[in-house]
Amino acid sequence: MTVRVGVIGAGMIGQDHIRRLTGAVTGARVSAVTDIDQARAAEVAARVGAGALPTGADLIASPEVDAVLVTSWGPTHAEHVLNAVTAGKPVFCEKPLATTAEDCLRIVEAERAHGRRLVQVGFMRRFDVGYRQMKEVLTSGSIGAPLIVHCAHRNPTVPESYTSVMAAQDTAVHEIDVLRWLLDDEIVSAQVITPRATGKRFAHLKDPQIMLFETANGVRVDLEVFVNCQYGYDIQCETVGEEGLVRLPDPAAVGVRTAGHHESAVPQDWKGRFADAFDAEFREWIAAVATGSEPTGPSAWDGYAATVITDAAVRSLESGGTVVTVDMKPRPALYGGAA
Ligand code: NAD
Ligand code: ISE
Repeated sequence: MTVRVGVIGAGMIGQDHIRRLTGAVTGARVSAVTDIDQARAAEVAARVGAGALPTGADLIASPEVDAVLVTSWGPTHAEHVLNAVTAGKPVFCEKPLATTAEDCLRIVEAERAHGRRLVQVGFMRRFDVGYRQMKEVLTSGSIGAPLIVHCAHRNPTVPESYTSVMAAQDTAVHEIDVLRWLLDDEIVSAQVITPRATGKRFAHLKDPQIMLFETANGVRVDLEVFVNCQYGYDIQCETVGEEGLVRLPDPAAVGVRTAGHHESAVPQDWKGRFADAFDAEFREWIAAVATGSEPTGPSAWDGYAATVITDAAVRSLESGGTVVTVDMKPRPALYGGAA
């Protein structure tokens, strides 16, 4: 079966995922595209032989659409995801699932009422080979119980529209998701402190930021978010256990030795750094949709958890660095919990 995917939001990542669904993933085609910029929707749809539809609601209702991909602006995600769940269609939503915990819970409740999982959230790091190898090591027990995790998330620069709270909501949210998954543990508190700010930032921005998380099992995480580091897109993660440590590998790049120097390239953006992870994410999602199985990637519950934890980090930043307890509801049975 070829899965006919309808895409809501034909901006930067929407177009990247359309290219992926048409060129890198088998068993899928893009059948419909919508965007509030209708000219853009028409142009992108024409490129892949899809229909351009006026609204997200039209696209979700279309008999030409088996599954929905939401890549519009974050504040619009909840409406589209809820509509797709109500229509009983599988839906892949780029992060965030929704911008408020209340909206995330509405989606969780709608999915519970439906009785099975339809939603997958676009936290692609769970599909990265390096993170998957780290998880295997942690699960094997070979380094003993994890105690401390050191992480860094660095972007070369950000535009003026990027604000201080986006360091948690837009950037650290990837570590928040991947750490919950890697450690199979829940984050229970967050604290954000701000060192001396870089001179290479827009004046309104607090950059870098240091985020400290604690998990239910007492693991401590330190995460440097530095979105104007200049030199590249650099993702680091090292877990220290009782009997050893495991470190995320850097992406493969040739080493060049010349004139007394050794050099190798650093990725310049998340698109290149996680290209293979995005491909794997869509391959696995399409395979699940094609067979009528529940998606195995990040769930609506994971989307809710990430939003609640980023909210705690934002409250800490705004309060000048207090430790904020994460206030999370009990996990429902649909997502492996007892509630
Ligand atoms: P963008 O601004 O380039 O594109 C968004 C598009 O959505 C625009 O074309 C806009 O016109 C359209 N749009 C907005 N509201 C709409 C609506 N209600 N219906 C239809 N179309 C609508 O933004 P982007 O950088 O592509 O980001 C889109 C989403 O992807 C964001 O939620 C962002 O956080 C997420 N994202 C994820 C990653 C990742 O690493 N997983 C990376 C970048 C962006
Ligand atoms: C962006 O929205 C992403 O999702 C990238 O993966 C992240 O590295 C970047 O900091 C965000 O702004």
